[in-house]
Amino acid sequence: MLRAAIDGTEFQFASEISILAAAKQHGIAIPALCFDPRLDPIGSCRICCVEVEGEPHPQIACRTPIRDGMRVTTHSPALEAFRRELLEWMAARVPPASFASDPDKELHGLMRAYAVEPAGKARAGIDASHPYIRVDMSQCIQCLRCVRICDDLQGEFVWHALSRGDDQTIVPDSGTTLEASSCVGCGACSDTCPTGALVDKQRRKANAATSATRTTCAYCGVGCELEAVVSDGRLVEARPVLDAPVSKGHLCVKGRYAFGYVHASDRQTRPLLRERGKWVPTSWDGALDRCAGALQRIVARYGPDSVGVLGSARATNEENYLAQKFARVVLGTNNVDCCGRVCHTPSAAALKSMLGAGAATNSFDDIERAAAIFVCGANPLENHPVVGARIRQQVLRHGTALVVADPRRTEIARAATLHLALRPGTNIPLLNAMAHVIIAENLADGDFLQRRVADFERFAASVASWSPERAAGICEVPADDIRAAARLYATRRPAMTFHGLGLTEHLQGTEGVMALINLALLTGNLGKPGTGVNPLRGQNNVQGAAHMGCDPSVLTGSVPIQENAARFGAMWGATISRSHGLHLLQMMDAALAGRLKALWVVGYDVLPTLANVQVMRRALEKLEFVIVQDLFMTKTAQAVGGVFLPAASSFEKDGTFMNGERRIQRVRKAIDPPGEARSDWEIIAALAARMGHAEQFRYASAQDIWNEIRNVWPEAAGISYARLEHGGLQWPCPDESHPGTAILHATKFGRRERAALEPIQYVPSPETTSEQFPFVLTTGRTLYQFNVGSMSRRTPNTRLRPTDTLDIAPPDACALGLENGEIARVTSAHGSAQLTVRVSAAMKAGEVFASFQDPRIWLNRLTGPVRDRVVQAPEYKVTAVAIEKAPAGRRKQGTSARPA
Ligand SMILES: Nc1nc2c(c(=O)[nH]1)N[C@H]1C(S)=C(S)[C@@H](COP(=O)(O)OP(=O)(O)OC[C@H]3O[C@@H](n4cnc5c(=O)[nH]c(N)nc54)[C@H](O)[C@@H]3O)O[C@H]1N2
Ligand SMILES: Nc1nc2c(c(=O)[nH]1)N[C@H]1C(S)=C(S)[C@@H](COP(=O)(O)OP(=O)(O)OC[C@H]3O[C@@H](n4cnc5c(=O)[nH]c(N)nc54)[C@H](O)[C@@H]3O)O[C@H]1N2
Ligand SMILES: [Mo]
Repeated sequence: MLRAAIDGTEFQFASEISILAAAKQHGIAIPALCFDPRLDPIGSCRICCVEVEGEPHPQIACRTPIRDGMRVTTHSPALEAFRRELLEWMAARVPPASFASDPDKELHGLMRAYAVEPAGKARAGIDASHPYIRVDMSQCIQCLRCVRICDDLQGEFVWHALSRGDDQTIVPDSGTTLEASSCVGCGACSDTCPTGALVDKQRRKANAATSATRTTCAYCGVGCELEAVVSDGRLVEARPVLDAPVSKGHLCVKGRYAFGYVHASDRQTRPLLRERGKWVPTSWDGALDRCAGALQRIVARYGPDSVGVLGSARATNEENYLAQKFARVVLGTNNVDCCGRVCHTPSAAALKSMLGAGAATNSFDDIERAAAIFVCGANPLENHPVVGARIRQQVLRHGTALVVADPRRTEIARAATLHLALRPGTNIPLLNAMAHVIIAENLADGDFLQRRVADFERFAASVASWSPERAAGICEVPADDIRAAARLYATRRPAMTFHGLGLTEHLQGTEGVMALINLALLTGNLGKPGTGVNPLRGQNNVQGAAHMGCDPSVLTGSVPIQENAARFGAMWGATISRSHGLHLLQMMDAALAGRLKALWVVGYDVLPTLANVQVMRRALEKLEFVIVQDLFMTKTAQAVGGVFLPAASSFEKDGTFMNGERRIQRVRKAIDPPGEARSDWEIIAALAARMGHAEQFRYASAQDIWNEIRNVWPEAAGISYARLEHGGLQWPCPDESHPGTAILHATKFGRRERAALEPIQYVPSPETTSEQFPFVLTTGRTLYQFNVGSMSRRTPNTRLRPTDTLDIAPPDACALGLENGEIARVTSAHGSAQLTVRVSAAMKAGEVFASFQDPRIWLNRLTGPVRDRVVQAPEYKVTAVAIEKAPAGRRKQGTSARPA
């Protein structure tokens, strides 16, 4: 404990923090311009100088530690005069127009506080090329915050400080415009910039802010926290939250900038009914009556199992809880699922069966504790950018070993110690061969095997024949690279894995995850900091949607139906069906066979996103009645919707999301829903009431529903809304004094002492290349668009990524006579699509990649009927295709692509 006086008052400090931080702790604000708590202090702006008794010159507060007995003066007349002088010098660079239009900038705020007038001239040379960030370096004060934050937080190294004589200028790595640079639009630079040099264009256009509400991002499963800034009832800015446990003051281009969909002109704001093929607006009473009548008629005629409900990975836990409760209590069926089926149900199934819990074993904070990281089939710098940046920073700055298994040379693969560019669909041989090496070279953790693992002998026998040479012949990865990868993962401890859809969306998706878990078990990389098996979950709340029970085989908390039906029945005041429910793909099969008659789709555009579209469309068309509940008129609604229910977005309601590391975080209402749109929970409760279940669905608020969830799900009993005010909590969290669980399986695997290693036999995909279809197409996503773009395509992100591309290796493009920007026709055994060619060095010959994010292209016309052998997720990642130049005259216009 040290004691020091600031401005005459004595305070105590636990550690040697800076004078600036010490003063801040006690509410004393010292002006600072080059300082950002996310960055190491450089002390170049001098404006934070303070007087320290006994020191002949002022001391730089952001860099000088507070010491025992120190006496600090923060605002003497001399200091204030010095600060005014500095500000006057800076004000010569501030044009009055910028001073007026960007009042939130720190320099402008200080100028107002010190009554310093802007004296700059507006200059030419403003770079407005980027859709979100306006660059005017004539206003720069050389604090280097932009350069440092791009390097330190994002690891993109876009901004460079060039010295020309006395003058320093900051330029993007393109040497020209920001748009042409390697900028990924994370916005950290404009967020940190204290001047008008870098400004957020969307914020600039708005009036003064009227409120800022802390909430959780609505895009991916990372769970970044942001402040939704509102002006005149509209969202105008998303600011990163500095003390957010996951994002730590960072955001990506979607979280930070792509919120404009909320105010899109085609947001649906009224309930609609389909009348003789046409959508007509109706009242909520009219819409709910139509839904209740149709569902009651269908249940009466064909039985409860003729109806299915799909929850939404975009909606809150509370809403998904109600969706499955509706299916089970009101309809009487277990036919309830969500889009988790098509991405990480394989992960959940593998983790649950082998380790006892169907979720990430560790936390994102383990990234900084791991000595090695193995990223298998995931592209985190584009799809989970804040986590991707954290991984890359550890590799670049702290020497963490990184192995990436991905057919493409993605951004993260470029940062890797070792990139295994395997052939799509060959994860099992690769992972089995890594296990083979670990055993053959005695790299396993003997102690862990002895205490916590079962079936070693059987497993060792199963991988004995998987020499790296044998796998190399299938994966097309050099045997020595497989050895090196196994050694890195096994010997650099602790080691953690992250995986994505490149592992799960296959014929052997679940088994692929099991093969990865085998590696963690062999090396003892479970139950400890810096270890574990961690699926990078898709949407904001896909982990939560399934965990709430939007999964036919489990009830809330992911517990099996047979054993728990009685308990839930008693709590819900209903009899819970014990018959097997249908999952999403089975629902489609049942619809095609005429057994499923009605479907309620909440926040999920199934038609363009399911594989094997031709067949799926026929299935959907056979349904008698479809309810779509969404923000927008989705393709599913357009094709087969009978009633459209307009939903509130996450900015317009309260609730919670569960991120990919099991963390429950609050979602808070920042604005009102547009028109008559309502939150999903209100809609579901209203329909339940209309169908005679008012008592079981009587809730006053989202919190009310959450408290019921805590009651039925013991592992969340300790997570109250009141506690969530102080940050998220990770389940299990059984009581209100429990801190939550960052790392699973520390001592046991569920109720089991040991986890068994699982031998996995390799089964090649039936989608094989042939003379007719010589290329392997793998599909996935890109940074700027999110899934089929329902949200991101309604924002300026579409300028950054206008349409899907067909990424192809230079020699293949050359052989086919295809050039960058040309249109190619891609044909599979299942259909064809036209795509803009992007010649890319990230691709290997014989393999092509396309995103599925432009609904006009509808890429899933190409993907086929193969499904995961265990949970039936579609095999989106392997399709044999033929490629040719699109016939002249039939080429699609209006699409363009940035070169790779
Ligand atoms: N920007 C952005 N972010 C997103 C989304 C988005 O659409 N856009 N969507 C969200 C959703 S719903 C999800 S589920 C996640 C998905 O996030 P990811 O799991 O990262 O998704 P993908 O891009 O589909 O696939 C990941 C990688 O798998 C590789 N791959 C293909 N085949 C194989 C293979 O056989 N083996 C291996 N090892 N790798 C292979 C691909 O080249 C690709 O780079 O992202 C979420 N985040
Ligand atoms: N070829 C190919 N196809 C794929 C994949 C692939 O890798 N390759 N990946 C698959 C995967 S992993 C996924 S997750 C799917 C994605 O499938 P999509 O349906 O594209 O998923 P989302 O982007 O989550 O969009 C769901 C819908 O939720 C709506 N929404 C947003 N917030 C709310 C809300 O609060 N309430 C309600 N009611 N609605 C809301 C949005 O408007 C949107 O229409 O695509 C799958 N399809
Ligand atoms: Mo997903």
